[in-house]
Amino acid sequence: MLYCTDAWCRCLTLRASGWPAVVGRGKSPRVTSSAGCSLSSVLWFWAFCACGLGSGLTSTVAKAGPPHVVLIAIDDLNDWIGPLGGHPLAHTPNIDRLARRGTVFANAHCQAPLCNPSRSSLLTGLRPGSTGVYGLAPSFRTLPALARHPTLLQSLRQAGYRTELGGKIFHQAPVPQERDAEVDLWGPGFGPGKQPAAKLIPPTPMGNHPAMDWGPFPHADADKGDYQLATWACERLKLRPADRPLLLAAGFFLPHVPCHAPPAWFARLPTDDTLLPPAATLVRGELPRFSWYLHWNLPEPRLKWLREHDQWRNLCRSYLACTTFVDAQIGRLLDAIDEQGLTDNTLVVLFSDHGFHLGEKQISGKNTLWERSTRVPLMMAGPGVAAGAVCQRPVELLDVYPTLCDLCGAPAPAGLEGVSLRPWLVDANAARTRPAITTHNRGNHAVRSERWRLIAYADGSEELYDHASDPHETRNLAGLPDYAEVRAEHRRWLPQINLPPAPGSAHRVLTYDPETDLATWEGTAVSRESPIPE
Ligand SMILES: [Ca+2]
Repeated sequence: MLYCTDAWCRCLTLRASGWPAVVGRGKSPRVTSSAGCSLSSVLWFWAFCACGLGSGLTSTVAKAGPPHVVLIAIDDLNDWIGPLGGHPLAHTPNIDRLARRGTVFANAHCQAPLCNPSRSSLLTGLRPGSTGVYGLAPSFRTLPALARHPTLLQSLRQAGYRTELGGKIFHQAPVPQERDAEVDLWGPGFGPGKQPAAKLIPPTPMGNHPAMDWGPFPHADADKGDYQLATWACERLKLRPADRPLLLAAGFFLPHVPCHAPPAWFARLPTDDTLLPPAATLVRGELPRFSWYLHWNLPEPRLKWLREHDQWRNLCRSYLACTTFVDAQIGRLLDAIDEQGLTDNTLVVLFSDHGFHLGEKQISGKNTLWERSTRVPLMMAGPGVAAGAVCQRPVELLDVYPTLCDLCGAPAPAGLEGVSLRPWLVDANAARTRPAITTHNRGNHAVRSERWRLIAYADGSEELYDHASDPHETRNLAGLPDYAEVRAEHRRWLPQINLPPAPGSAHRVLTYDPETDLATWEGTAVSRESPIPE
């Protein structure tokens, strides 16, 4: 039985804010509401043809019919996968095979280094600064401006797709009475599945959050939420409609903490220091104090705690093991696509919502504007997509929405802030001037071009890194006059819309008042003299 989406999230967010854990992890029934899409085939045909005009790719699609879409989301997976080379011990044979038959975006970045704002951005096609969604709350559907905003899933549904969703695609699923408006079928919720009777690691600082746990313990693969999600997704492929294309969205939970897996998944991994990220990544260097404000007081332990409690290797090993486990579940889904004869007419899109630190920059977790938090797996395979290609151009998860509209012949609503990736799916080396922009809380942005990363914080402090010579971001060049022009070039891409936090914003929300030079983290004032929490 899977954990209830809402209860699990609430448990995470309440504990993250330092509240008592008043909400347990309730068991949820499978959400089985279903509403058939009633669009006529005539409407579908009209919408599809209207969008395919002038597009060579969609002309090809038109002959073969619109592709099915399998949208695979992974939670908190950084670049420790084979195609991105983030860790030599990463073992992801199934993601590797998907990469071989598609295009890998090796310089892809999330719009926010946190679940809710990242997923809200991907689903709405809007940047965090344009929605005011920066924290783990609110759900964007509670905001009047976004209550009826068409999501990616709704746009494809409107164009004739049957849409089915399982696991974690939304950070918070809409309330039950509004779910039928989102997709045709809701599958299982998300969660880790079976848990050990007690935490496997010592109590962690900053609240001893129940999700801060990792390691092997005896249980079956089938006990895990991600296994059950893959089973459901494979079944849905078999039951696909005969008269329309299917959009199947499956959102996997691991390697999000708690990183538990059955012992067999750890067997291939060593237990020594080869598990650890490169030493160069640990450097924090001469950084603006404001960089600490973005992850001021969180349940994710700092590197200091991991070292003192001999948990650093265990965390890295567990993260790698859980990544291999989730890769195997994705493999089951890819096998099902092949077995159903759908490979040639199915667009597979795989992404993670943001990266994850495992000691880099002295912390674990996300909530930063560095490469470790912003770089994400993003790859696509299927009709019209070049095979075995690697694109080094900076791209954004924001681009997924217009890309799918483009490839699937669905009208894209006005105002989407990303662009279709079709040019780079055809030719990975096509030119692109747009950088990738990540935002974390109001007025803090990273601008990632092919070579550089500029970080501009709300208090005016900046960081600049040259990825050509400094891939681990150890030397902040922002203060050097030689780089004034580079900084200016990147600053011109900073988003001009920076809405204040939306009503109901909570959990990991930071604000800053330039008049007083005071920041506020989770309702607590933070000054230049406040000691950094550990
Ligand atoms: Ca996440």
